[in-house]
Amino acid sequence: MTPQNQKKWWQETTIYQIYPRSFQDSNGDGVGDLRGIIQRLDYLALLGIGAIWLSPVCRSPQEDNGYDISDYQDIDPIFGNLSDMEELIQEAGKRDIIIILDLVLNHTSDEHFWFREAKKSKDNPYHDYYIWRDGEASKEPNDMKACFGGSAWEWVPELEQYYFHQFSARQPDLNWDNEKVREEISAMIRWWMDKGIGGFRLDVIDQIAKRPDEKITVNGPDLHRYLKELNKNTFGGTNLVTVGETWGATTELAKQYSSPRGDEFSMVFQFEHVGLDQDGPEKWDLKPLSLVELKQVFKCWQQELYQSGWNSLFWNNHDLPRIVSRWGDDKNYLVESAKMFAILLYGMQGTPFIYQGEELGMTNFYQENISEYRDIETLNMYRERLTKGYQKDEIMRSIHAKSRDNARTPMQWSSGKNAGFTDGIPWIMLNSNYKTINVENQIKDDNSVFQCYRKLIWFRKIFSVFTDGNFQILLEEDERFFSYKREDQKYELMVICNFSGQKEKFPFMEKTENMQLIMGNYYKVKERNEDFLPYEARMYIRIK
Ligand code: TEU
Repeated sequence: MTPQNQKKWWQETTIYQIYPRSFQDSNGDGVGDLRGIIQRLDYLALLGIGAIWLSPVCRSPQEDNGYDISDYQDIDPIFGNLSDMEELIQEAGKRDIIIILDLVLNHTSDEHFWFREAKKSKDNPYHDYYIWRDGEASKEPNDMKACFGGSAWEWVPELEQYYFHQFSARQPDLNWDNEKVREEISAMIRWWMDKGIGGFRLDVIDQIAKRPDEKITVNGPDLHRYLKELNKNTFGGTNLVTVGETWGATTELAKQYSSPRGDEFSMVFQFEHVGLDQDGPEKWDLKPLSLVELKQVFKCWQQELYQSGWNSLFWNNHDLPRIVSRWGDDKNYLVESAKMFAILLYGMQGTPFIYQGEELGMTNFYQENISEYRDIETLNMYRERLTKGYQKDEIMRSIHAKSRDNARTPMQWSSGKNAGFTDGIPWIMLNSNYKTINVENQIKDDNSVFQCYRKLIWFRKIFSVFTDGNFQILLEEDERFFSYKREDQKYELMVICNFSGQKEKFPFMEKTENMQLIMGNYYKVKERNEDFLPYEARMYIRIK
């Protein structure tokens, strides 16, 4: 084997995403913090994960919960300070867990020193760190829209110029065409590497090379040149793990990002499966999921990246609704469907990412009153659609299905006060089901969703077929079953999931002959029984 083909540590591990403000509060201010995470490291070690991706904890006015950074080299006081961060890196390290920092490099906060300087005058040395266009008030350079609503151009009267922002007006886009910006960013990343950070998640990284005059946001012409340069000047050649967030990735692009050459990233997040229940240009416009389409998407990514790239595997993150509520049944088959999604995904090739609470089967948050929501994207959409004449009921239906706050309610540790998340007043309401869905209950229950995730994480470390096996889908056109087979030199693996809320017969039971059932989500199942209960999932293996 050439060194390029050797297995990397991050191909056998599972990564856990923490949304710090909702994980564990240690000082009673209602917001989670770094010391809270340190208190919970033993829980994460018990689960068996090898890395924690921390959503941003750098200094920030929190307009977009930390995705608006005002100082990349300091910790926001709501989360603690730099020495807490150093202690977290050390304490996690003692448990063989590394810390992945979330780098928001497409934009900064409008309170960042660079932007405060940039706004002072056109000849300020920092002016060109951002993207400016001359113009007149109320006559934007073009009609580009920002992700969180409104125009992508913001007028600064003192300069008689507009600046460009793909997200909120308080998140001005950085000008990556300026070499100085790229140099400062590399130096900042090296500074974090010296502190012992074990990897990076790069926020909307495929949007950095934008060309606003040509209305190009993702996949700009210089993107891969900038990424290769960044890699070379920072994490390239190290054993750090890196994952780019790329909403615009195709399989071809993903192979380039995650090539075994290692000259860009370890892997990327792609979102093709995430868009399957969207009807039209906005995620708020809903349609039911088609299982056949879901199978096509996974088949394509599994097969295309096989031996020429590396997948990330995820259902959830801090921007997405909870999978068990989204495509499972959180009322009648909560435990069964939560486990089914885990078994289905964790049998595939790639590095799995668990989003906090997913390992418990945490659900969406259904609130009737908009005042319970906190997310800037949700609140802006609510106002925008009301003005456009949408009915309140219809807007709330979209929010219940897709609001980012579904993922952001506090972690459910126990059935005690505020689920053990805080002694104070939580910054966002808890999900009322914490009395039953919580860590305390699940760690002592052998049949819990938590134990299912734990077992899957462990399987992935011991059976090579999880990392090396090829991928073959069965029953592609079937509307009830998602089933696939994988094979490497040592093993054969087969996964069968009944996606329907009814009992169904699996027509290819003979394919499991000589295989052993190693995982399932129902009890007392006969190994060869062809009847699958609602949301039943099974995993079989054979040693060759
Ligand atoms: O998200 C990228 C992004 O495009 C989101 O706006 C996404 O479209 C939306 O959340 C789907 O509902 C990243 C971060 O993950 C997100 O939390 C930030 O708000 C955003 O970048 C800006 O930094």
